[in-house]
Amino acid sequence: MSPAIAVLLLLAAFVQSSLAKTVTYNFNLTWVTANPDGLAERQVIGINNQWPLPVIEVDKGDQLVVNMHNGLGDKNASIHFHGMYQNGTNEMDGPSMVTQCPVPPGYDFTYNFTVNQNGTYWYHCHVDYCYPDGYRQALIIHDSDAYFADMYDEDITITVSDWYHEVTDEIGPSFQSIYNPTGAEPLPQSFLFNDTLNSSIPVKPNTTYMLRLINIGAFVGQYFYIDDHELTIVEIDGVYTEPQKADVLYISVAQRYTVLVTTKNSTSQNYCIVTVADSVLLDVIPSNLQLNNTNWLQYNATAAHEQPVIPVSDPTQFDPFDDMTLVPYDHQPLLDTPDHSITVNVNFQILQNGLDYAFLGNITYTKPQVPTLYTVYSAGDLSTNEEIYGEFTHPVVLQHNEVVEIVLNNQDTGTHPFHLHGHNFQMVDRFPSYGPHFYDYKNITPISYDPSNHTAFPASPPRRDTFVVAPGGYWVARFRADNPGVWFFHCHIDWHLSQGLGMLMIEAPDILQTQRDTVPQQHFDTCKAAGIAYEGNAAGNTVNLLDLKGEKKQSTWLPSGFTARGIVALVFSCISAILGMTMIAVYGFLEPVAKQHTVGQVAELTEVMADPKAVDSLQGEGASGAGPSTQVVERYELSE
Ligand SMILES: *[C@@H]1O[C@H](CO)[C@@H](O)[C@H](O)[C@H]1NC(C)=O
Ligand SMILES: *[C@@H]1O[C@H](CO)[C@@H](O)[C@H](O)[C@H]1NC(C)=O
Ligand SMILES: *[C@@H]1O[C@H](CO)[C@@H](O)[C@H](O)[C@H]1NC(C)=O
Ligand SMILES: *[C@@H]1O[C@H](CO)[C@@H](O)[C@H](O)[C@H]1NC(C)=O
Ligand SMILES: *[C@@H]1O[C@H](CO)[C@@H](O)[C@H](O)[C@H]1NC(C)=O
Ligand SMILES: *[C@@H]1O[C@H](CO)[C@@H](O)[C@H](O)[C@H]1NC(C)=O
Ligand SMILES: *[C@@H]1O[C@H](CO)[C@@H](O)[C@H](O)[C@H]1NC(C)=O
Ligand SMILES: *[C@@H]1O[C@H](CO)[C@@H](O)[C@H](O)[C@H]1NC(C)=O
Ligand SMILES: *[C@@H]1O[C@H](CO)[C@@H](O)[C@H](O)[C@H]1NC(C)=O
Ligand SMILES: *[C@@H]1O[C@H](CO)[C@@H](O)[C@H](O)[C@H]1NC(C)=O
Ligand SMILES: *[C@@H]1O[C@H](CO)[C@@H](O)[C@H](O)[C@H]1NC(C)=O
Ligand SMILES: *[C@@H]1O[C@H](CO)[C@@H](O)[C@H](O)[C@H]1NC(C)=O
Ligand SMILES: [Cu+2]
Repeated sequence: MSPAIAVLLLLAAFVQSSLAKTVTYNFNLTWVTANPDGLAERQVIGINNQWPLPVIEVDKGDQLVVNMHNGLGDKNASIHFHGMYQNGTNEMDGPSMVTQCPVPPGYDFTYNFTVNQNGTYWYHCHVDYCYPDGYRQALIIHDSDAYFADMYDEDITITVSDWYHEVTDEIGPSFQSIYNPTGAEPLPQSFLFNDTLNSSIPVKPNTTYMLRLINIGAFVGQYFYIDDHELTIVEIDGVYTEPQKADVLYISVAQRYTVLVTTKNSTSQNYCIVTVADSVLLDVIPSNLQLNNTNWLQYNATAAHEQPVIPVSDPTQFDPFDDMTLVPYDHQPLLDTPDHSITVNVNFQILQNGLDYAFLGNITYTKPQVPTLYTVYSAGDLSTNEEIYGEFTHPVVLQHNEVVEIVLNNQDTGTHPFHLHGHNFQMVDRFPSYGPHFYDYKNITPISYDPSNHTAFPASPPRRDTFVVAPGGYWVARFRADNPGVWFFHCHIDWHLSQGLGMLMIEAPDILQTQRDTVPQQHFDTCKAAGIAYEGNAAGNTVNLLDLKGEKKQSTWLPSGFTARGIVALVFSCISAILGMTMIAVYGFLEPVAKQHTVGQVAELTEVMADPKAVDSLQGEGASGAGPSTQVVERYELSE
């Protein structure tokens, strides 16, 4: 062989290896049984009759094709690839009624997009009440160019999650029910570590591991640390960061942290990997719910696997690493002077139908009759007119490439991990910052962001796709609208999303329309199969897009004059007098612990109870007028 040919062959081999490839997964969804916590066997959504689900692994630049067959028989499905920008392929994003129709039982749907990102992601079902049934798993993008590629020896993926023993089709209806007026979230029965418990991860001494940590839960954030081992953060939510040392992480649902951990030289001992569930999110803590769990970095299989001494008894006293202090490795500068600022307040309210809803401003996200992306396609010149998307999808139309600022003021006492599809955002401000006082909501009235009084923004703000807002606090995030699409902005607590805690960013819809031709016919056929219109405005009107007659609306507001909280207490006490305390026991309502949904919303319960008009007006709601029970009064502890 001549040297020239050898060089050519070598060159060809090189080109071959650096060429993007297509990675194809065939997912046949079927119900299987699993018992990951050893406490109860239950039905879970399996893929190809297996659960835990397969981890999707690709290299940066690959084309990812997932052929999904919904073999569930009794449940709609879809897949959202969390954190994927879907740049140019908005139709592959997955949320039902936003960018596609739900895929009915017996039908196929192919997701097909180019992966031009790095890092740690996950995938999950994005129809109502679906992913807590086990339909969620890691999605890993390998990047041999990562700046830390030479700094570790082995790559380990670990998920954490909350776990329920009932299927969501059982849990959902009792959660959103007049018997649960405070919207108390369903309590998980356990917390899983990589879809199991009490596991040992075998490690070699004197070796650096890259741990990809992902919270694939539906509700509860978790603290994470490894006894006597330092964590070095190198990536959050797909964004490489300057290396930062940390002891304890707080990982909300949907967040990811990639950390490097160097093992010890000695193999005499094993070390606890400790996860502690954020109990602040739970309305009540059943005595049999194990909040903290131990798994082991196992240096030596025959040595003891000890239980940890958790340094604090109250998990809210942990001082986790503050993600606001991270610096992206690419040092992308602060997006200065937003062109478009959106301010929304998070709160929860009971509407006239007696159900508890979540609001951004005064709107609870209510699905349209037509997936919003398809409204964009059918809107012609009206695509930039917010009206056609319906008031109750809470649409905001963004101009191509403008700098957008979202100010999120949390008037609720819970934390909310907000996620934006199609982007990550620069986290420019948060109050209060992480630390034990993050939860000091009992002592404060909600504080709204004041643009003329805030801490200095970082020169190069950390970026991530899921950002937690403190109880009663706020955060400010910015992004550039450089990705035409209909992008869901929502709380990633699945229960809150089902209560309507979301809104739509409709980015450059005029440009988005030009992508209509590349949408596979199968997407529209899915709508036909599901019996959903795929043309027209939010109300399905194809003739006059400004006519929203038939639009799905949120239930009407409760009459003014007395507070929702007082009414709830009263309605609830009346109902409970009739029905007995069955449902109460289910949700732990007998506990004298108030879920003060809205900070500072003073519930003048005694006044309401003393007000005969209030009782009268409730009788129209189907209440019996029976007097409130003492347990209920106890529960609705007054704010002031
Ligand atoms: C999916 O799996 C089920 C159960 O194993 C099987 O009956 C069905 O034929 C499979 N469907 C496809 C399309 O692979
Ligand atoms: C699937 O979604 C369609 C449209 O919303 C609905 O009519 C149908 O009942 C759903 N199917 C199942 C099995 O939930
Ligand atoms: C995926 O998309 C690419 C680019 O549009 C196309 O060439 C390819 O045929 C598609 N593959 C499948 C399986 O749909
Ligand atoms: C993705 O990886 C490339 C090469 O490793 C790097 O230059 C880029 O900054 C990374 N992107 C992010 C958002 O970290
Ligand atoms: C976690 O589970 C995934 C999927 O089953 C598996 O690929 C991975 O190796 C597991 N991680 C550890 C540390 O065992
Ligand atoms: C640890 O590894 C480094 C290089 O990987 C080596 O130089 C050193 O001798 C090792 N130390 C022990 C105690 O094994
Ligand atoms: C392991 O030994 C090497 C030297 O061989 C030393 O540099 C390193 O700090 C030791 N690691 C630990 C965790 O003690
Ligand atoms: C860890 O959890 C167990 C079970 O929930 C509990 O008994 C124990 O007190 C917890 N330990 C700490 C330090 O919180
Ligand atoms: C593993 O642990 C056992 C029990 O403590 C001990 O006897 C043994 O020496 C250890 N092995 C190594 C390789 O450290
Ligand atoms: C929300 O508030 C706006 C502005 O005050 C008002 O125009 C709109 O009707 C309200 N929407 C609902 C559903 O109350
Ligand atoms: C500025 O904000 C801080 C923190 O919320 C607050 O303590 C302070 O009173 C504010 N100052 C003014 C002038 O509003
Ligand atoms: C999408 O692609 C365009 C053009 O290639 C690029 O300018 C933009 O930054 C990308 N947006 C995202 C969010 O990746
Ligand atoms: Cu939430």
